[in-house]
Amino acid sequence: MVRFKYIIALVVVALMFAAYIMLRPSTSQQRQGVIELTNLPDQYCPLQAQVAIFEPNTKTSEKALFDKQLVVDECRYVVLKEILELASEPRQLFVKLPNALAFRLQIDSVKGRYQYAPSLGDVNGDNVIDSIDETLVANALFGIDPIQITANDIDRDKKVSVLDLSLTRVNYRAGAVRPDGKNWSKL
Ligand SMILES: [Ca+2]
Ligand SMILES: [Ca+2]
Repeated sequence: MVRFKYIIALVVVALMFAAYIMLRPSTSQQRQGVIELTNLPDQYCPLQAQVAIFEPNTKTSEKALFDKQLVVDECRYVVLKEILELASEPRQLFVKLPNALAFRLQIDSVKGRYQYAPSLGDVNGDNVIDSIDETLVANALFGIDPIQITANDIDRDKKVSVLDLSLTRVNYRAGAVRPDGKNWSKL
């Protein structure tokens, strides 16, 4: 009888294990070769990202191996396949998105999958979120001028609201600085 219970218990454990294997999300369904941009407002939809790539331990003033725009697929995936020639070794990437601070990401391969939550609020594109951005948004708050809205609507919900203003406050800091010291052109 004890032995019978033991077999039942084994069968239950085996079934639970099989269910776990079948139900867990398949890693093959997740996109590879991308930087997934996370924690962004729903309507914030960048089409391109400026990406500069350097050796992992680049000294100051060394040139970038790659310095171009990459496509952002489905508003959230920076596609790395264009930089396939740099795939074989670890690299450090500097990524700048519209109205966001530049960020630095170490990658092992352009075929991997990486995630980053960018900080929004850089209205004037100088890679610092400070009182200048805050004042620009504050002056455009609740405005109806379409040019002003386009320029200051950080979360892209088609109006300049306190949500845009709060982004300039919570993300008040400087973005990652490129080793070559170059500025990012405004997107
Ligand atoms: Ca700024
Ligand atoms: Ca807005």
